[in-house]
Amino acid sequence: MKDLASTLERFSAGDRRALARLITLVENRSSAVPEVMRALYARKGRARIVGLTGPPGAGKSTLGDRIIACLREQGRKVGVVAVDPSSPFSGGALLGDRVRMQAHFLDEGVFIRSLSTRGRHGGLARATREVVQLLDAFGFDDVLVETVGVGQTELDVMRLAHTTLVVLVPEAGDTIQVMKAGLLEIADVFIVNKADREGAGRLKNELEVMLGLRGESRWRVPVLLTEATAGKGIVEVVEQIDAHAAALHAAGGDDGSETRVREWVEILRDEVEQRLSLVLESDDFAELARDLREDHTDPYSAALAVLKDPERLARALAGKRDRSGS
Ligand SMILES: Nc1nc2c(ncn2[C@@H]2O[C@H](COP(=O)(O)OP(=O)(O)O)[C@@H](O)[C@H]2O)c(=O)[nH]1
Ligand SMILES: [Mg+2]
Repeated sequence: MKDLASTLERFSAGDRRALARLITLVENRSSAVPEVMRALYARKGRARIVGLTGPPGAGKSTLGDRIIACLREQGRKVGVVAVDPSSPFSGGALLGDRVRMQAHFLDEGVFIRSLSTRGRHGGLARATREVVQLLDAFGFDDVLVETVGVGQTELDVMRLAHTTLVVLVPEAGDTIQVMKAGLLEIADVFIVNKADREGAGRLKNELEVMLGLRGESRWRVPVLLTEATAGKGIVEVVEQIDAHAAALHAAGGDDGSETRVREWVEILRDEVEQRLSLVLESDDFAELARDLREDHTDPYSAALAVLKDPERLARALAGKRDRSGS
C-alpha cells in the first residue's frame, strides 16, 4: 500500500476514515497487516473487551445496542465488531444491524463494523482479533464483539474477550445444549433474554443449578434476565460487566503473556501458509508442479523435495507479494 504511513498517521490522530481503511486491509488479509499491527502495537491494551455470544436470534444485537446506549451515558466510547454469520446470498442480517444501530450512527463515540464470515476458514479468529486490536488502539474504552456461539472459531474469538456474555432465550430450553456448545466454560455472565416469554425463570434456575454444580470459583457467574427490546435489565448487565472487570483486576489481571505466545504461533503459521500457497504456484516450483501433474512423482515425494531444499524455500517465503491488490 502506497500511503500506509499517512493512513497510520491519520489513524493516530483519530481519523475514523483511516480506522475504516485499516479494518478493510485486515478484512482483505492484505500483506500489509503485520506491518500495520506492529506499528500500532504499543497503542493497544487499554480497552475493555466484551464478548457477546449465543444462538442466532437470541437478541445479541438488540442487547448490544442497549449496552452501547448505557455505556455512552457513562461517557465511554464504544467500538463494535459483529462477526456476521449471514450467508453470502443474504445481506439481510447486515442490513438489520445497520438499521437497528442507526441510533448510534451520528455518534462520534461509537464505531460499528460487521465482518463477513464469507469464504473464510481459519483466518476469521485472527481477523476479528486484529479488528478488535485496531479499535482498542484507536482509543475506544470498550470493544464489543458479537459472534454466534457455536463452533471453534467463535470460541477462539471469545478467548480474546475480558468478559464474555452468553445470551440465551427461554425457547432454547435445553440446558444440555449449553454444555455441549462449550458455553458454560466461556460464560462470565449468562443472560436469559426475551424474559417476556414463558420459561425464562425456569431456564435461569436450571442455569444456576448447573453453575452451582461446578463448585467454588473466584467469580460467581450471574444469570440475568433481560428484555432487550424493552430495554429492561440492561443496567444490571452493565453492572455485572463492571463487577467482572473489577474481579479480574483484583485477581491481578491477565498479563497477556500466554496470549502473546499463542498469537505469535498463529500469525506465523498463517503467514507461512499464505506465502507458501503463493510460492508453490510460482515459477520457482513450476518444475515440481509439472512433474506432479504429469505423474512423474507423487505428492509425498514432491512435498519432501520442497522441505529438503530449505534455501529455495526460505528465498521464496521471504518474497513479498501483495495478496489484497491494494
Ligand atoms: N420478545 C422479545 N423479542 C426480542 C427481545 N430481544 C430481541 N428480540 C427480537 O429478537 C429478534 C432477534 O434479535 P437480534 O438482536 O437480531 O438477535 P441476534 O441474532 O442474537 O443478534 C429481533 O426480532 C428482536 O426484535 C426481547 O427481549 N423480547
Ligand atoms: Mg446479531
